[in-house]
Amino acid sequence: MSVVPQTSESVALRFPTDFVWGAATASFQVEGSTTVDGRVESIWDEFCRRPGAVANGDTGEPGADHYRRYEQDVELMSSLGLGAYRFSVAWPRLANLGFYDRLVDCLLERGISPWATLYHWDLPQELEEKGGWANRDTACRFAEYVSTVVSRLGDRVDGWLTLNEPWCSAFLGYGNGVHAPGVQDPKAAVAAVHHLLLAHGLAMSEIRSKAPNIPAGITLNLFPVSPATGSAADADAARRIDGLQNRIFLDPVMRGEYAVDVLTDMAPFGLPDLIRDGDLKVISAPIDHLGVNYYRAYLVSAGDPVDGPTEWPGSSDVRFLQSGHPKTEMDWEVQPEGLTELLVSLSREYPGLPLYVTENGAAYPDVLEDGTVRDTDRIAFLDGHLRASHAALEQGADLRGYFCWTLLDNLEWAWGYAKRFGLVHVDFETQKRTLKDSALWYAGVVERNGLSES
Ligand code: IFM
Repeated sequence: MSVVPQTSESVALRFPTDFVWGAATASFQVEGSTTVDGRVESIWDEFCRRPGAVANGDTGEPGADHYRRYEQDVELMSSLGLGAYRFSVAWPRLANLGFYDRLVDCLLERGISPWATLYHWDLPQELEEKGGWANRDTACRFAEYVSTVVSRLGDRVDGWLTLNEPWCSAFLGYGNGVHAPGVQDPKAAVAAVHHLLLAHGLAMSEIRSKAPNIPAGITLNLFPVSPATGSAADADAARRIDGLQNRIFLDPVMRGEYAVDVLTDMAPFGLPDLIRDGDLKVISAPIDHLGVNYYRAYLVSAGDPVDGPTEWPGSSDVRFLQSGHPKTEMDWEVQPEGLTELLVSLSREYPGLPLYVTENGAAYPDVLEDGTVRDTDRIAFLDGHLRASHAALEQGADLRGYFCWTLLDNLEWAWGYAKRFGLVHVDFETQKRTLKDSALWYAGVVERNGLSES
């Protein structure tokens, strides 16, 4: 049954008729049930046990108990009128993929299109003990895992994404160690970049052979980067951050090469030595769509180098500045115009490549009162970013869909359960779900396939 409130608002900004409206989650953040049905340990199980690594000592239990409550959650998605659900498959569940079978079937029964991400950060701990993503062999193990998953679900999944935000896996996981596996070694971070890209390319080949007709691609977290002033030093800071955030992934995937400046910047960390004959051909296998995760833009300047581990190899002298926009609870500035800029520039750079916003959303200090969460700030955030998406369409971006991050409140990685991004409030004690006002608002957008006058 639809939950869309009746409204007489007219639709001012309409999206294309086949526009995909969805919501996204990730296995470790929502599933819980971390020790059942043959699931093995992941790097996040191990990381959560380290004192001080995750706020409040939070762990993957209970998550949002999605593993056991998926039917209820699919029912919620259906009541919101969602057309697609982007979930991730947990590599540690490789021995028993029954949950994903059931989830996909349940989605299809409700007319919701299943979109699967093959890696959203839960590497089996056993592989980390052999070097994790710093070890080239992990890319080959990933291809084997993908082969099994796609053989099992390939007949029913409507869209594949190989990796989610490899930037985070590499630079937060192995650079500043804020994410699992908590390594602080810039060389390992750069090795992880190359091996994740290789894993993506090898996975594309497995998807092509097992599910040749299903569109597949990769999801990157991309950020427009601007220099604070016109000085040469600030321009160079912006070039380096753009290189490490965006181009180090986009160029190999889309053009089969690393940019010369990125290779030069990363030479002290061993990037050129990692690249073997044929790697870039594998990495640049054609993709059918690019997933774009957008949260904010960066304003940078040059400054004095700081000591200590940084996620940005060779860039400890770059300063990240505030540009004066309001902020979400993550302390991230709200900059919807950056999404327009990003989507338009991607479509100009890579014409003919369908784009999907595979994540966009915000954490705010929600209050559940009288059975409702009046999250007007989240509604304003989503409204702004959907207007920005529409503006991008009008300027020629080939945008095909939008997945809100996220369906359910969940484990926000090192921030634990304290940061809530969900459209649906989850009481982690009782697992009771409550639709926030933003969920009802989003359902209205989906039903009208557009936005009203601002
Ligand atoms: O929760 C994460 C998600 O797992 C990856 N993209 C960013 C989200 C918000 O931080």
